[in-house]
Amino acid sequence: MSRGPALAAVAVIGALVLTGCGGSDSDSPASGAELSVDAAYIPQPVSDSMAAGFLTITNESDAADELTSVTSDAGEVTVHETVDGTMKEVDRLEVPAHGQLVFKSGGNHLMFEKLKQQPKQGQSVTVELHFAHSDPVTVELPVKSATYRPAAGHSENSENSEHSGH
Ligand SMILES: [Cu+2]
Repeated sequence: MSRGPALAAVAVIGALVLTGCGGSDSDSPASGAELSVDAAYIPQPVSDSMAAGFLTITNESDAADELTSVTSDAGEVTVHETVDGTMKEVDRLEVPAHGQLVFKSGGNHLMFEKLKQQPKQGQSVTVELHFAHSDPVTVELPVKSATYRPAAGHSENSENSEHSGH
């Protein structure tokens, strides 16, 4: 006879707990930027000690962040940008709020040096990305063929138009 009311009470308690969690999540600005990484890869390098790595960092939060350094057990990693066809090392790169920091062939790239061994297709290299505000992010970059290019993504058109000035 009392079955119905008891179940209803359980359902109400459950709903209260869920509401409580959701509220505290969205109210806490200390949870930091929401960064995700995709399209990560390393084209198999010719050199046995140097390689370039590419990836895309997406920032879904309201706050900009900065990539401040990259580390790896595989060797030394620096961050390079390409200006007028010449690459140069940079201290940090901005990850804009609601935007992306894109590393791609001919542009920003991770520069691997003093690699302990040559990355071979089918292997992967793990790096840790360090940010000014967010917690470090560990990324595995699969080693692809030397001529690999990522499939055209949703942002391909805008990237092409940016480069039409060349
Ligand atoms: Cu470089």
